[in-house]
Amino acid sequence: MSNALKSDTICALATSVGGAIAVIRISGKDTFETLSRIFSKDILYAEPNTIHYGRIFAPSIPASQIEIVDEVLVSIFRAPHSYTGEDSAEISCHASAYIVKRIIELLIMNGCRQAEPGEFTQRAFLNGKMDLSQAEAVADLIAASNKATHKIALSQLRGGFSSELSQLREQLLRLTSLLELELDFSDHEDLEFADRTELLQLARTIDSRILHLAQSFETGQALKNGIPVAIVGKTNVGKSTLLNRLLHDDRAIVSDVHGTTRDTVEDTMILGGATFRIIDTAGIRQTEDSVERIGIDRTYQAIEKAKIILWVIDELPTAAETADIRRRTEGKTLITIWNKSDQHSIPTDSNIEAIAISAKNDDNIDTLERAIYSAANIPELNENDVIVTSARHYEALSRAHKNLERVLSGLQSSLTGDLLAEDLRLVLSDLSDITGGQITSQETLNNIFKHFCVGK
Ligand SMILES: Nc1nc2c(ncn2[C@@H]2O[C@H](COP(=O)(O)OP(=O)(O)OP(=O)(O)O)[C@@H](O)[C@H]2O)c(=O)[nH]1
Ligand SMILES: [Mg+2]
Repeated sequence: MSNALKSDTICALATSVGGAIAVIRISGKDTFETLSRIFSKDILYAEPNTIHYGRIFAPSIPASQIEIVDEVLVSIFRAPHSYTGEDSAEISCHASAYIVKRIIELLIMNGCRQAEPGEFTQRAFLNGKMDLSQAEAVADLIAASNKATHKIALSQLRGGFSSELSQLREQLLRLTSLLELELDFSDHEDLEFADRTELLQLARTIDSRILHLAQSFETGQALKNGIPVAIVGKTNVGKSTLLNRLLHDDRAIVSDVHGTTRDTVEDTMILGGATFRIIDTAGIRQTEDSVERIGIDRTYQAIEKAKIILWVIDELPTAAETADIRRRTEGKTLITIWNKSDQHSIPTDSNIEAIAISAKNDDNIDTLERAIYSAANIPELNENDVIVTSARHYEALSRAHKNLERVLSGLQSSLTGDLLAEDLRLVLSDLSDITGGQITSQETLNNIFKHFCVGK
């Protein structure tokens, strides 16, 4: 989209359908002029951060036929003190689909353009109100469905990630300036090549922080999409009963017929502020039924995708069955559940480690829930913790790590400073991709003068 287009005035409904009040947002240089044409109060010179009660009307000739659309409140924000950094206004109207449609029509007839998705936030970014990672956090915050993702998004919106990145950038610029310094001195043949211990140490510190951030993506993904938990086992052991119990809902069909569940059934539940995706599966058994076999294949696929496996049994498994489930769940957390404990308890002479429950009678489900939560290994999140949740950020961090690895090995193999500086610039640009900032060579230069007075 061209910058010329960006300067026009946009409008859109900001609230979702339903409820009593709807908010229509307007932003751009002609906000007040446009609004003045359809609002009964003169707000052309209204003070910023004020609210005005009046009517939205459709202008008409003759004036006696003026159509009153609604009685509304109009909030005034003036540039640069608005969300977008532009002149903007919000119309709070009654949430009738007709009223909303009519007001937006009138705004468009009087010079506004319907905003594109995310365009208000995009403008906030373009006008320097927030960086890219903060802009992205706005979307995450709106989509947050649990305490953990809400916390991560809020911290990112408040600049937690941005300040972490700017610290990394500072360190990278320092590394670059140390290298530039080395270059300067290497002109003089009588001077030794600079000692690279400090450089190496600094590069390692930066790399480990970048790697740490990149690795947090797995947690971020899990928290954002829900941690997948598969309920598996033989037919009729009570898997679907357990699913329903965990979800507090009659989500799956339960019956004493073996092979009742044919396909995976999935839903989410929230435990300790984190979202879990619980997947009920077709019971595993030998079968001639081709449809049931497809269902069982899906059970194995569900195991592959899950992070936590709830293996439900109602009798002692054979050694072969235990070995099979262990093999299939390697690298995941396997929780063995002894169900139907109301009918029979775990034989005392067995050495099986299982949580005994009765899915049907709601016995010991809280213990199981605690086990699921702790298997998820969710880090205690603090206000300032940075957890990467966006694939774009993850990719940029991975690129930065790769480029920095080259710098590290170059530092050890006495590669010349100018080649290393080239790779360092790549790392800087990878990181600035995240915030959308630009690293200019002037910035590098300024930083050299800031940290070292080489007197040239
Ligand atoms: N006594 C007792 N019966 C249970 C318990 N949990 C489930 N059942 C019964 O066991 C039977 C099978 O339950 P389901 O939940 O359909 O079993 P499933 O593992 O999903 O079975 P498939 O879908 O066929 O693989 C039903 O009759 C349930 O009422 C329990 O804790 N105690
Ligand atoms: Mg079932």
